[in-house]
Amino acid sequence: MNTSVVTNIPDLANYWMPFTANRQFKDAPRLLSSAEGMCYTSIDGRKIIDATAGLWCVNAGHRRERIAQAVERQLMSLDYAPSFQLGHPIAFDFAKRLAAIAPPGLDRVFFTGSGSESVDTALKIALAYQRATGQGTRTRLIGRERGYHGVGFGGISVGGIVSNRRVFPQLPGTDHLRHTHDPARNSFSRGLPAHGVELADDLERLVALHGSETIAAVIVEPVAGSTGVLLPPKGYLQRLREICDRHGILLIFDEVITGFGRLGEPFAATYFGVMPDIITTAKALTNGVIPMGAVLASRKVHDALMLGPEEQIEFFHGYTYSGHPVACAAGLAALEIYENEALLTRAKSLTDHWQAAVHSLREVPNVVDIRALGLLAGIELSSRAAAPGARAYDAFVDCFESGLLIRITGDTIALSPPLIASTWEIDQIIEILSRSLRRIS
Ligand code: PXG
Ligand code: PLP
Repeated sequence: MNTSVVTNIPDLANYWMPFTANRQFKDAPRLLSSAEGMCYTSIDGRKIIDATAGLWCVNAGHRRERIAQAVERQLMSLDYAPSFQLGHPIAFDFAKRLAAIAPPGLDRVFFTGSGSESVDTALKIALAYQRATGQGTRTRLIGRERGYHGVGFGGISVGGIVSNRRVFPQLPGTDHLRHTHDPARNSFSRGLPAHGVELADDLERLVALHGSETIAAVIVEPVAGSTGVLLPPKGYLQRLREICDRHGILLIFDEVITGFGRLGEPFAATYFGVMPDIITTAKALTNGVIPMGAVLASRKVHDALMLGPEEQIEFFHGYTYSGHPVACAAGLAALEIYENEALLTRAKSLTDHWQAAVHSLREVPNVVDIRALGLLAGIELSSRAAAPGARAYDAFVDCFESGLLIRITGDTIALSPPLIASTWEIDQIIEILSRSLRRIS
């Protein structure tokens, strides 16, 4: 490190960092100072290829001028306005534009401030829907093992990650489907795994156990992101939809990661051809640059809540920042970029190259599984004896020092580059990662 690096490091004491080993980090911080397109620049002036689109969110790449200008214009005209019993045109415009790319019928949009808020909102909408349609006994919420649905109390209750749950009390009356990760049968699958459609029948088991009349909704990520890019077995989501229909259970797709082009369609629902009743989004909704989330509800769900006296608030829920005008401006500009550059379907044309590049890592030592879809991949490493996560953490640090940002979860490396990536940049990502994995061994 040279002296300019040292003088650039701020006092790290006060900022309690999220989802970070704070003391370890502050002993050897990794600090970013700027970004452009596919790359970050670190505080010591190194270029770092962003193979994670920030945190699965910067789908159009970094520092897009169109978004910056839209945000500036909005800040200089209407910086903030409440959304309770009051409105501003841009929120309605943005909802309309979102509806235009949403799966057919899922065109009623509730704005939130994040993915976690979107999840809690969607769960509440599901409960309110059941009650409004005379099915108030349906209060149970079903998630799935290894699911990540943010960090609100609702989200952790339906989520299936033990570290997010063990310290905190859960919502009563939740249960979980089994996860779909089955390396014994499906490792190194190209595209969707062939085995495991029957895991959807786990919902029948929960119906038999609890009674369908107690179950309001099932929430799943179409592709589980945070716990290592777990792909749904062929036919699994279709079967889940059928079972939900059979038992009057709402189906919620948590598309906080899969939304906005990650799989080569605007939403995973479109990609898989399976229509949920509610979709949660966030992250790439604004290209990650202003915090915002949105819940897309079907007409059926929305309209069921619009039946009481007209002067009555139909849904007692909302956030100070719901429909924030500056976030809406960022979101509208992001959508314009996605459309102008056809980014919401671009992953489709890259996927063959992506699959070949990612699957070339099969030859690298310690790689035990590779899962890739759209412009998304999980590369699973074998764990070192008595040190789960250590090998992937070493890879993360080594890659960072070699000019590549990857995401790790347990011993799985997750890649989700911005959707503007060129084939050359994809090759660079795989090249640096491959060298790094051989180095750390
Ligand atoms: N649902 C899903 C499917 C997510 O991936 C959330 C909800 C929560 O969104 P917010 O905006 O409240 O964070 C997410 C977020 C990781 C990682 O390391 C993933 C997320 C967030 C932070 C880290 O994979 N996903
Ligand atoms: N706590 C207090 C004391 C508040 O007044 C509010 C909002 O008015 C909140 C929490 C919720 O904040 P938000 O609407 O940003 O989620």
